[in-house]
Amino acid sequence: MARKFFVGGNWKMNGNTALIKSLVAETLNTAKLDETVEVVIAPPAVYLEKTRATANKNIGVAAQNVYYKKSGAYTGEISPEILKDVNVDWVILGHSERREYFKESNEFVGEKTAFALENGLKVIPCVGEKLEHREAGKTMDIIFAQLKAIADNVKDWTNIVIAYEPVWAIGTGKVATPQQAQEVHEQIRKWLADNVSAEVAENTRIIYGGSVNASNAGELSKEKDIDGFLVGGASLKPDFVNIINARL
Ligand code: G2H
Repeated sequence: MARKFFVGGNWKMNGNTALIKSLVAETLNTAKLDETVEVVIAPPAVYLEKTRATANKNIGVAAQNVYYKKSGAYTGEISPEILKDVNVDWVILGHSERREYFKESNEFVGEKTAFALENGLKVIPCVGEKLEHREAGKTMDIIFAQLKAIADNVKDWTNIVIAYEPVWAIGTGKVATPQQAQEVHEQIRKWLADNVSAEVAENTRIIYGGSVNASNAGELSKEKDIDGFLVGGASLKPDFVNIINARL
């Protein structure tokens, strides 16, 4: 089965109703988008419903986080059930900003990933090393530990898209070279083959995130284990269309 190229737009804590109009209604909905690409956009939680109602049906909508309980006294949290009630069917989990600023551990991300999948969401779990890890030669140790916490909890990988985001490349303008990204993606795929199954390794999309823009997306997309992108800053601009269409 060929892996469908995937481009996600992670708005992080940015955007407003005006951006939903200009970027979603007037740009993404009207542009000619590469039909071989699965496109998913992730606005802040309060804009999910409006984004879902505005975006064309071929554009998916993702939350940037979800909790691992069905409902109850968890002030400030959102459940998979609530997301599905507003027709949101994707969620990004374990982004490095959540790991760093909100102290999310590997185990917590693994448990949330499993719960979200079991409750009908598709999940983009994020993994990636910090600069100090890379410089100490520990890149893959960090990533394998993050993957193991997911694999320890998840039974069915069908609805997972793994995002590799080197922390040193996030929002810094320092994009990983295609070779640096490919090297890590290849090792992630090998880890999946060795620790989950050959089928999961072959079918799971592994996308790259970290300062992706319309100028570097084309080269990155040529690498054989790069199945798409998770885009932050550049997903807030009309140029996002050019990233989606980078392989045309
Ligand atoms: C990495 C990425 C999106 P940016 O966090 O998840 O952001 O493209 O701004 O580096």
